[in-house]
Amino acid sequence: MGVLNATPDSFSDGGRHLDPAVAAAVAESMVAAGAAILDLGGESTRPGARPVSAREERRRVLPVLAAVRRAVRVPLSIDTMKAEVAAAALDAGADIVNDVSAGRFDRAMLPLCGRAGVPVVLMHMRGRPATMQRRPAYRNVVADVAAFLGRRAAAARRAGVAADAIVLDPGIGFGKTLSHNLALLAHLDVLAGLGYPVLVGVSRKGFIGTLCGGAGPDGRVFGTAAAVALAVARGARLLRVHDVAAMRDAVAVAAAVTGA
Ligand code: HH2
Repeated sequence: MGVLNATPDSFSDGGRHLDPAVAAAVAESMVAAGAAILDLGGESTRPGARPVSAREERRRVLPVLAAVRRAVRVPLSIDTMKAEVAAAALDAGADIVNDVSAGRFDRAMLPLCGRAGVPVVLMHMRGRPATMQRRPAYRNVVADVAAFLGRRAAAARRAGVAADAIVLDPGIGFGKTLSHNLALLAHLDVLAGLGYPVLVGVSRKGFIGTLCGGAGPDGRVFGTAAAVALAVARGARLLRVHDVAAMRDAVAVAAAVTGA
């Protein structure tokens, strides 16, 4: 899953794909490099990010989505916590909803996904982006995240989402310390054991910079590849990444070794 953010402030690619024509060209190159899905978002969820209105999010993401829809045939996912934005994106040709609040922030979100019959990614986050990195604490991070995701999957089922339309995500970096992120990656098999496909988003995230001598987002590609390969080995089925060509190779090798 290639990441295309139509935001001025995303931590890694902020401001790069606001122009629909540029976004369409990047989308084409991501698909040529092996992306099977593209994820488009109009609101940054980096730690401390300020929320934006539904109107502003739609203004940012819909022109980009329309241009990307014309440019590529792969399924498009809309990264949003707002049902209004998700509904407009589905009308404009999106195929999947990626909600980092797992349907908690907008009660209309899961019923919308159920009615539309589209797959939904349910991600774990502690609190909200603005405050999630303030002293994150868990009793047992793997057990707590697994219990949360199990509850959210049940809520999605009650709202009419089909079992085979649910994807779970541990939410790497969303209200987690370095050791929380590492524990979740090391024990991803516990989450995969819930019976739904698992998506992992480690791409260029802060914990990789911490482990790689303080590297900035552009210097985290090899560290991302290591995390992606290990996530595949522990059962991840979808990898949300910025560097599609590099991660296609990491996934190919990791999947071959895992399957051998
Ligand atoms: N991470 C980010 C955004 N959306 N969605 C899922 N399902 N899983 C993730 O790990 C995830 C996500 C954050 O990364 P990015 O989009 O690059 O940055 P920003 O939130 O600053 O736009």
